[in-house]
Amino acid sequence: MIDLFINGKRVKSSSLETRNIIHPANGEIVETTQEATKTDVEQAINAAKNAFEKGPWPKTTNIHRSEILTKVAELLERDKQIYVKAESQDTAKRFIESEYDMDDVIKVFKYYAELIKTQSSRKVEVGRQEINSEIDFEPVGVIGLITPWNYPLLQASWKIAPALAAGCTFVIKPSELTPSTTSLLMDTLIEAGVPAGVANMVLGSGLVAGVPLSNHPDIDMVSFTGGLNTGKQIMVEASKTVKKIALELGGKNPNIVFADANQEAALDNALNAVFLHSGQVCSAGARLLVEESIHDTFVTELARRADLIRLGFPGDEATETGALISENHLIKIEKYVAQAISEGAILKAGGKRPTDPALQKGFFFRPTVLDNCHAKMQCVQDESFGPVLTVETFKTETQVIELANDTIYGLAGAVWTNDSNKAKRVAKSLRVGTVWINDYHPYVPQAEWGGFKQSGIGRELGPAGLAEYQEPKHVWQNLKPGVTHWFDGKEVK
Ligand code: TXE
Repeated sequence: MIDLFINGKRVKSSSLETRNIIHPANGEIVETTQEATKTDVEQAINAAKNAFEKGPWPKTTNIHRSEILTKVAELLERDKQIYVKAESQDTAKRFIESEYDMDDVIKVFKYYAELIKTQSSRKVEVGRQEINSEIDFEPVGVIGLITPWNYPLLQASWKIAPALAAGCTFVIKPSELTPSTTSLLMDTLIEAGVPAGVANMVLGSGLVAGVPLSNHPDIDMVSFTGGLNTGKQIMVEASKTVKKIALELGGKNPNIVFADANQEAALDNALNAVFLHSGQVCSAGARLLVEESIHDTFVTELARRADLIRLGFPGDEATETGALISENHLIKIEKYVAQAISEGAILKAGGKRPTDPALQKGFFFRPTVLDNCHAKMQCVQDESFGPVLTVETFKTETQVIELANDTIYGLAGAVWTNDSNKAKRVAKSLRVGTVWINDYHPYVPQAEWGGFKQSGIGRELGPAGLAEYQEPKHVWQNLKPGVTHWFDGKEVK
């Protein structure tokens, strides 16, 4: 049973309601969690507020917080396999993928430990000797963190590490489908020396446990990763008390392949771009834009290889990718594919659940390639968040830039070509937060991550990812105070 975590203690829900966590690969119950009520969430917010206003954390030195974050990274390293098992159990992700995720989580804590260690206030040169003018970087306050189910701990770490580095306190609500590793992290934070009340966790649905984190007056900022529609609702709620917001809302990311690209690399990466973690990746290369002259050979081979992708269980060595997160999500993907075909897309691979008897209890869907798509089709515009690739063709550089940008999203994209100048021109023209040239998916904690347009607001990772959780404060000190003579204090007769 996973309990809530409030003020450094495990607590039950005030309603004693619980929720079952389902293993997506076999449909079995793997865990049960307490389901927070609004009152529980308010208690958690209150604990975070007290810890911020009366506790030591926001006033500790950068060096101290850096040491604690380093300790968190060390403990995560020590307990890595416990986390890996829990993450794979909740998400159906292969163990090896959960291990990569854990390595990245550890890097994120180390990165912010280093960044905060060296951060100091900024001297402002005002051209007057008697003035000391400085910008201090203070914590924003009490943060509400709402995270999704596809990379549960990774997405939590992108928020928690910089929030703690900045001196903030927080309440996190992980996805109700995948709470296990976020819960484990609460114990790790306490063991590392984070004071009680700084880190709090509530569990449950978005509507009951999530909404208070976006509209409670004592929350100073809400940071959310999830779906576009939820993000819009959170903005509305947060606007009532003018909270800071940080939103990462997914994408419909173009993967552009020119005829002069290294075909083998482009092909291999096109598969990885879209089918990694069964497409449940915000930066998935779900839109393939391929130059017309190579379309037939490229797509035929892509579809052949997609048909060979081995679905399976997290611990099975042969598995190449796993199940979708839930039955609801599986049904959504089925409808998405049916709709695409009704719009004129041609099914080249997949398009159905697997027939393997061993997989029937899980939420599996075959990697799917839909050819003959064009930018106005719903399947090209909507994020499926599943193992579905739409293929469009183009003839010119100008045309492909227009097509690639013809979406409400702007998270990521890639361009494949051996012409470096062309690659840079296209990269510059794409209205997205990350562009890969002759590569797909790599990211590092040092580089900002986030979206243009409706993919979100703000950035995670990098120095900007820390800045989200800091308020710059200008302190102006006059060493030789004098009178201004602005108002002369004389009576006019
Ligand atoms: O996400 P939700 P869902 C996209 C993807 C997917 C779609 C829906 O396209 O198909 O979103 O997925 C909490 N107030 N992404 O429904 O609902 C919820 O409990 C406050 C992209 O699973 O956005 C969970 O903790 N919180 C994405 C979190 O929001 C609310 C990753 C995300 O759930 C809430 C996941 C509310 N009103 C899905 N409603 C990415 N950007 O990587 C829900 N929540």
